[in-house]
Parts: sequence; C-alpha cells; structure tokens
Amino acid sequence: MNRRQFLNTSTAASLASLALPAHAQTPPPTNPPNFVIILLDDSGWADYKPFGHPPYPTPNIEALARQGCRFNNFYVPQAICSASRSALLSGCYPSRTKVFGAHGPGGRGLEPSYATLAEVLKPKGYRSAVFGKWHIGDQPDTRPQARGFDESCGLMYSNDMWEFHPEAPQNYRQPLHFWENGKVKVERMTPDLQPMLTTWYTEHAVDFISRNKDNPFLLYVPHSMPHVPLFRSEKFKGKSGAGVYGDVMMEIDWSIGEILGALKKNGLDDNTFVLLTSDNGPWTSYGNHAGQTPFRDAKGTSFDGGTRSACVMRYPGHIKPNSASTRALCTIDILPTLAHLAQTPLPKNPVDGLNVWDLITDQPGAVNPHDFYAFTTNQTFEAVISADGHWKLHLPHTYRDLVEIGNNGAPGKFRQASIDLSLFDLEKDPFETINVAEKYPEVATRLKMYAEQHRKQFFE
Ligand SMILES: [Ca+2]
Repeated sequence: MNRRQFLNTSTAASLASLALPAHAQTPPPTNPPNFVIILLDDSGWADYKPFGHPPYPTPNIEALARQGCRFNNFYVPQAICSASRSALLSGCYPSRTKVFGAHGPGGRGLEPSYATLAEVLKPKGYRSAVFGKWHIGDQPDTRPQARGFDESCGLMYSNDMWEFHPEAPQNYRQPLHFWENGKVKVERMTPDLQPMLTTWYTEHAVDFISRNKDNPFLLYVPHSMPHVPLFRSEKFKGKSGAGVYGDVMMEIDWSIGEILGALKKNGLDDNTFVLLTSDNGPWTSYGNHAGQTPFRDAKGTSFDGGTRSACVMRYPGHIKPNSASTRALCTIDILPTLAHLAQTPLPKNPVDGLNVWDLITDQPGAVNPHDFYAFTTNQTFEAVISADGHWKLHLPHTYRDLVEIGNNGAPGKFRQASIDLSLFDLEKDPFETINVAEKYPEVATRLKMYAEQHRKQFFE
C-alpha cells in the first residue's frame, strides 16, 4: 500500500465511524474464550497483506484478516522490545513499570509486583504457555515459570544478544540458551540452530492446543523473527524469491497457518480469540534485513513508524469478519479487555490500560475510554496522541535518524536528530510531516495538558 492508497482507505473508514448512534456496553461472552496472541519481533506495518503489499505471499495472515478485523491504528507505547512486551503482558505503561528499552542477559525485566496476563487468567482455570522470545526478565523470579506460565520454551531475550552480534559480540560472552519449562534445553544456540526457532515455537504451540482443548488457555507466541539475525529453516530457504526477509516472513505465515489449523482441528475456532501484531516497527538500519512501514521513522522512535503496528483480531461471532477499524488502540488495553472477556478481576496493582471491547467490536456510539495514549523511548517521555487517534503531540526530544542503510545482516548508521514541540493531524497527515500547532492552538493546549498529566504522574 502506498501513502495515497493508505490515506484513501483510512479517511473512508473514519467517516463511516462518525455516523454511529449512541452506545451501550457489551457484556462478556457466556463462555470465557481461549486466547492466542502471536507477536512478531520488529515486523513493519506493511510486512503482510492486507496492510502492505510485500513481494512475498502471506496467505495465512490474509485468511486470518478475512475472518476478523484489521486494526489500522493499533499502537505500542514504546517501540523497543522489553518495554513493548512488558506493556502488553502487564497492561501498564513503561512509565509505570520502568521497563524501558531492551534488557540484556540477566535483566530484571518486569517486577513481580506487576501481574502478567497469565497470572490474571489463572484463577479462572486458564492454562498458559509462552513459546518464543520472553524478554521481560531473565532472573529466577522474572522468567515465564515464575510469572504464571505453566509451559514455556524459547529465548529469554533477543536472538542477536549472542557471541555473533555484528557490532558488539564482546557484550554477549555467555552462550545464547534455548529454554524449555524453566530449564536450559540447548546450552549454546549457533547459526546452525537458529533456523529451527520458528519451527520449534510452532510445534510447541500446536501440541499445546491439542492438549488443552478441554480447558481455557492462553497461548502466547512471541516469535523471535523477523528480528535480526534472520534465520529460516531449510524448507523456506529461497522460497519467497524476495531474499531472506521474505523467506522469514513466509515461514512466520506458515507458523500462523499451523496454529490456526490446530484450532480448527480441535474444534476451537469459535471459542478462541486470536490477536496478531508486532512489538515495534522495523529496524530500518538493517536495510534488506528489515521490514517496511509507510510511516515516519521506525523502531526505537516515538514516530508512528516505530509505535504503530499492523494488528489483526479474530473471534468468530463477536468480531465482524473481513472488517477494518481506524479506532486508536494500544497494547496496554489488551490485559483489561481479555480480563473482561474471561470475566476475571483486574490485578491488585494499578493498570493503565482499559477495557476496549466495545471499540474492538465496533459497538454503535462507543468512544475510547482514555483521553490519550503516551509514548516513551527508553526513559524519555516523548509524545501523546488523542484517544480518537486524530492528533499527536511530540514534546521536544531527540531521536535516532537513519543516515546510512546496512545490508545483508550488517547494520547501517544513525545520527541524533531533534524535533521541537510539534502537533500533527494524523487523519490528514499520518506521516507526521507538517507541524500544525499554531493552526490548532486549542488542540495543542489540550494535548500539552495530557502530556503534563502523564509527566506529573510518572516522571516527578
Ligand atoms: Ca522488537
């Protein structure tokens, strides 16, 4: 999708949403559903259809979108791995949990004082599993087994935090482990073994579904790919004709097909909520090993190229098939919304997200219960958007700006750039190019007030 096509579709959808009448709250479904959350790592907004038009096929994701709703304005509160994952699993802003950036080996991650989604669902009899990249804690009390997940396998952090790091191998002297159920299963992941990651996660996921068809479950599959270094198994080598990135995305699409197939085979299609998205935008300095986004900048910034993720949700009978939404939503809302669907209480710790089920199901007259969403990069609070997704205010901040693109697994170079206080009209200017703060002073004042509220709450 190019920028003009994107503008045409999003304007039509937002005009349609204006015509809705007054709103009534939707009760949760009678039977608490299963939850499947598939999280890609560093995948760009345009990496799969129907969001983008990549030069490789993604038929299983397209099928998922046909059976559910595509969310065009879905955000993560920080476009970096640990911060984003922690927000998804806790419903809290990084500003609150202080999980910022990407934690390295041995990192604390999310403190146990903040409940995870798995812990929230446990009292309702849910069995939970995580198969993939955890990255919100590599200490005995912050790893998956200690955080409500009954089963787990995968990496504790990013797949580039190893002895073959292209820039800083000296930072990663300890071998990259592959874990299974709280124990190290593979002591040293090598370039010969990384191609198996997507397959291993998928096999565990399919097996977990078949063993849990008679009880409610949470299946969380945070793929290691397409984060660099890129690896795919033999069966996908050269298959896309679009380079290794295309092969990797085809293998992820295959994995999604396997998971959806397992749901169908076990008769769980109708009672399972499926969500697919990415933890942040593409790592563009990796050039042909990075994904694509039409939006400004990328991973590691608070521009939409970093924070806006392509998202699909499917729940037959509840979410309209083959639909599209321009509602602004954020990953912090997932925990409270799924708690609502499971009819289980919110955790005792404060949660920043809110139940947005009526927005997801597009109930007549439903409005976002938030005033705004806040965005940080590492420890810096940088921007807010109005909860209708219309306006975005950047506070003055620096950001990394790509000046040299890397290739074939070698990164390029960034420089530090800066932006002054800027208001963007995301409906007319989703690419954050024209500062309209002087044209709409009352909007700028309102968003500055929201920003001050967030700053006072978390940064004083
Ligand atoms: Ca990431």
